Amino acid sequence: MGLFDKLKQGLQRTAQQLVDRFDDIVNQADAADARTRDVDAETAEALEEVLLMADVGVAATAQIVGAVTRRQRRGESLRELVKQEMLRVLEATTPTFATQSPGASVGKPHIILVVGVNGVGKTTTIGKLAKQLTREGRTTLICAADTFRAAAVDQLQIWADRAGVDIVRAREGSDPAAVVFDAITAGKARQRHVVLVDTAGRLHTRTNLMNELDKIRRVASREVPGAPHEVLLVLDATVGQNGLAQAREFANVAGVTGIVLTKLDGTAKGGIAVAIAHDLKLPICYIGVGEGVDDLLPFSPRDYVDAIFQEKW
Ligand SMILES: Nc1nc2c(ncn2[C@@H]2O[C@H](COP(=O)(O)OP(=O)(O)OP(=O)(O)O)[C@@H](O)[C@H]2O)c(=O)[nH]1
Ligand SMILES: [Mg+2]
Repeated sequence: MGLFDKLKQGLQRTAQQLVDRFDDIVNQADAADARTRDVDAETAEALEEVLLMADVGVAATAQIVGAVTRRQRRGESLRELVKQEMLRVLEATTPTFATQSPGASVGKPHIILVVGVNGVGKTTTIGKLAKQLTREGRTTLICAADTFRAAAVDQLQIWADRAGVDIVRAREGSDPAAVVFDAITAGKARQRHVVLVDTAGRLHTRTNLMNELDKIRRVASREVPGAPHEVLLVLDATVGQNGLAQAREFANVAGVTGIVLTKLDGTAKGGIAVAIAHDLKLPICYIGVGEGVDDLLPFSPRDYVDAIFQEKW
């Protein structure tokens, strides 16, 4: 299956809901001969409702509806105008892709930290990412810095086996920063391009656990100049707007460089991507559209908007 087909399939629930309602609005607006008029108050209100339902968020919705309302509809459909405004929001930040970043030089692996609250999909994302990196010829080592539970390391081991990469693990309960140190040392010695660091889920309100992330960062930066090169915050799309509050805290403390938005296949609220780009000003780098090893896609604003508006279906 091609990437766009995978994306369409993953965003199906969002697309269905959005497009159904959208068609209603457009039909009503067309009945009022809207082609030649501005968007009227009733249409604007209906549009606002649809976007909020898709979890686009209050601020981004206001911006989009405002822009659409201001623009004369010179032959352009309402749908086209909304798409353009959504795209504008999503394109304001530029995604970066771990698998496409320049190859790290020998002895200086690229360090990617994966962080987020419990159960959002960090470990799964690491597994998927390891597979992609491997496929693109970038040698990878996984670091199991979730030392809270033995099960966490075993779960990561399964993913590492699936991706065919090795893993540096420590005993349960040891200091995560020490495991990161070990992994970076191994990554240098084995001349790996990338070290992917899996961290334990943590609530952004737990100061001691957030400080632990800071310690991991410090260890990494001491061992490789410029590390961590990426700090990916994983957000669960099904959590919706609450995820934004988490994200702000993580961004402040953990120096987040990009977002991975997971579980889009399980929600009709795929508009959350627009809220993230608008409110957090952080790039969405990857999206998760399933539990399988190939269900991680590089984020493309244009494809995303096309998929949720069921274009090119
Ligand atoms: N449908 C779907 N499920 C996903 C996706 N990503 C992760 N999951 C599922 O979400 C659950 C939690 O995933 P994990 O990777 O263990 O999450 P985690 O953030 O590492 O969890 P903790 O380490 O406990 O904090 C698992 O059942 C995954 O299969 C996705 O994109 N789509
Ligand atoms: Mg995990």
